[in-house]
Amino acid sequence: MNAKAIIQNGTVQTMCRMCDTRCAVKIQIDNGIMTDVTPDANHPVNEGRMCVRGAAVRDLFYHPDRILKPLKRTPDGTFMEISYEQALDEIAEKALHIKKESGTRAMSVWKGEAVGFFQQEEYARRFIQAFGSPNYFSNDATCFNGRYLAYRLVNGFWDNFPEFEHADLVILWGTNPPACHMPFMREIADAMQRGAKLIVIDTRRNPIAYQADIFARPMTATDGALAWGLCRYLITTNNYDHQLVEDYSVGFDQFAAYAEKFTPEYVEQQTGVDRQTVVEIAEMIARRRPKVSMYPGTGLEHQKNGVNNIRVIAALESLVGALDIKGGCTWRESLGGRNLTLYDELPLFDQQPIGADTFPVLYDLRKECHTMTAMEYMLDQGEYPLRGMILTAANPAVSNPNTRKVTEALSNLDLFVVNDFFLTRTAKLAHYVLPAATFLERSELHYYSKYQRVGLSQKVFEIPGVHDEYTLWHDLAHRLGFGEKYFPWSNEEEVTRWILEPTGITLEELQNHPEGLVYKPIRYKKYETAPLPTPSGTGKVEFASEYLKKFGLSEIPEYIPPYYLQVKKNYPFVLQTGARKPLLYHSGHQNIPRFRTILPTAQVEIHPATAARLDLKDKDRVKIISEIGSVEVEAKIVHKNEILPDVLELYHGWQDSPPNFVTFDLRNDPISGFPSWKAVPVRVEKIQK
Ligand SMILES: Nc1nc2c(c(=O)[nH]1)N[C@H]1C(S)=C(S)[C@@H](COP(=O)(O)OP(=O)(O)OC[C@H]3O[C@@H](n4cnc5c(=O)[nH]c(N)nc54)[C@H](O)[C@@H]3O)O[C@H]1N2
Ligand SMILES: Nc1nc2c(c(=O)[nH]1)N[C@H]1C(S)=C(S)[C@@H](COP(=O)(O)OP(=O)(O)OC[C@H]3O[C@@H](n4cnc5c(=O)[nH]c(N)nc54)[C@H](O)[C@@H]3O)O[C@H]1N2
Ligand code: SF4
Ligand SMILES: [Mo]
Repeated sequence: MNAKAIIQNGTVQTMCRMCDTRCAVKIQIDNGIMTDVTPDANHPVNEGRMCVRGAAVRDLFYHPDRILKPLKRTPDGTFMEISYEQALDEIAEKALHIKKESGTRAMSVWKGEAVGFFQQEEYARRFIQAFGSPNYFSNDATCFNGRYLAYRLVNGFWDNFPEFEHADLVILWGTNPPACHMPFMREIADAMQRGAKLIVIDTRRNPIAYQADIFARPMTATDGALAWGLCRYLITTNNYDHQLVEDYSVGFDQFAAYAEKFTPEYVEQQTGVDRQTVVEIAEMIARRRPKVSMYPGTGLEHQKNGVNNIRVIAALESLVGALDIKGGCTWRESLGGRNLTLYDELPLFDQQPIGADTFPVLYDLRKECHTMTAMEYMLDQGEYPLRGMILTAANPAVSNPNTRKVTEALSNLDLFVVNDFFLTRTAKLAHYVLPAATFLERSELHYYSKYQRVGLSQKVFEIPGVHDEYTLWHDLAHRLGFGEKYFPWSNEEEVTRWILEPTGITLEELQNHPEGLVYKPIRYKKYETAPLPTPSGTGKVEFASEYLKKFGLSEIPEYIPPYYLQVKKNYPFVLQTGARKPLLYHSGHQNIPRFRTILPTAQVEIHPATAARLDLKDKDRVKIISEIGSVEVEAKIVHKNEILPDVLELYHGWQDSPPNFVTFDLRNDPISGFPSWKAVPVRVEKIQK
């Protein structure tokens, strides 16, 4: 590969962007070749550590399958290499044709997690608004927005940062940090060394549960009942923060009245967690409050009742007085840089953003269109046709629910462009595949909000013919006629300068400080001096939300028992998908040979008693069948303590046999629009050899 390093020999400090942790790393270059990557000891986010995926950056960067030239699909379905100029000219011409035939809203963009948030995300948002279409899609229609919306609805802020390191009690709820949140592990270890306690609430005995003082295992998707039970106990035993409730909240009486039925006995009946454990957890919270730090993960968010479950947890945080205190649940102040999006200048709401009618809260608070509804539009079953899409850094043919429909929908587009490193399952459906730049070929701002710190990553390499995300959007915008107005900056560095301008921090300062700069000191209890920006406009913590009532949604975060209980007769198992694995990043990294040796194929985790009942041995092939599809994988029989007999667990990112073949796309959380990925009713059949 013809990669040109910015220096021939030495180290360059930058930030790993192989996951959202963004560890500070040093790239060693010898004779223009990347020979090593090591963690930086001085950055608060990773303090000298890095993970096995980050250490594999060379495997990814120099991978022999990496796409280095644009590809165009030919009529016989194969791909041929073309020049970047030809690819962009043809894409622009086709986009203009779609605009002429079907209107601007028939075009769309989609960004994936790998270029998530801030600058990279905002380029995609800006591009499509400037084109005249409101149809911006992203992985966030299934990631994090459940939590974002829940926290915004309760206390107005979204970037809820648990301060485990200063807490007296840590509660991990539907999350397994050893697999996916490396800094949490250090913070929790520090806290426990000081004497803090750890509660883990998870349907599986996940690795972090082995360290817990209390481990509670609710039945899948019943966490809301447990959270309500804890609130009820704290209210009835008078163990809550009266001042916060009286002076800084609304809706408490309504909340307390709804909580009444969640006695320990009722919680046990709903969740399977015995009543003594419910009381034990509540008492530990009562003893250790207010320094209680909680983190809800995708185990809660990927549920039909996801936002409401997390709203109860957010309410619990306020109840115990943990809101925005050191060692509690805090939010941070922003840098105050410029935003690239155009929602004020070009709202385009009259163009009917896809999903804004069915999931109005998601669109109103997040300006996020709904990817699952988009599939209907691509299949000509929506309000208007969706004909074109430019997709970067995502693999929805694996990562979105209902793989069969996603494949049909994407195949039905008149123009489908994918920007990726590899010919993924999604890229194979594209008309054009563009060679994407890795984080080592980009320079962008990184906000480490928890530390109120901003840093700039370094461009370490340039590969001729490979363009960074900004250049791609810029070059297309100029071909489409709105480049001069909306993408006037000639490169990413100029954009960064423009973003930073109002902040008082300059690009040069950040270049001179690769470890980043603290932009503001951290303050606590900010709600005492400024109103909380809750969407109902009360300025207070909202135990009940007037705002939701406007959309016909319940003011109180009601608990609704899971759907799978209704179909247990035909689908006796609950399939949970997507518990993270340390080696893999969603559908990525399966093409790294040494990772493949460890994880050669998709495996579903099964309880030994269930395996015996189904006459299964380890590594037997099984077919998992849901109401909408099926997928064939290998059985992995785990220890009886790890999983409940009627629960199965399957990683979500397998490219060869995507678990999303069995997950539902249209049975969603009414607030966030999220699929219930962690609670799919299924049955299992052994595949006879
Ligand atoms: N069943 C089930 N499905 C799930 C989940 C689940 O738990 N269960 N989890 C969901 C969640 S939370 C998320 S966030 C989504 C993630 O879903 P996606 O965002 O679609 O993530 P990936 O499937 O990994 O696809 C990312 C693609 O981007 C490419 N890529 C990596 N880095 C870069 C880069 O720097 N630039 C560009 N242009 N491309 C890059 C990779 O090669 C890969 O093909 O999956 C969701 N899907
Ligand atoms: N290595 C790696 N790291 C990653 C990612 C990756 O793909 N790979 N993805 C990143 C992204 S985009 C995201 S969104 C985060 C996700 O981060 P997390 O949400 O922390 O994901 P997991 O560690 O898989 O934790 C989910 C846990 O929920 C449990 N669970 C499932 N259903 C239920 C339930 O009904 N109730 C309860 N209480 N628990 C349940 C599962 O057993 C599992 O232990 O990880 C990020 N980090
Ligand atoms: S946790 Fe690993 S993959 Fe994520 S940023 Fe750090 S080193 Fe990179
Ligand atoms: Mo995610």
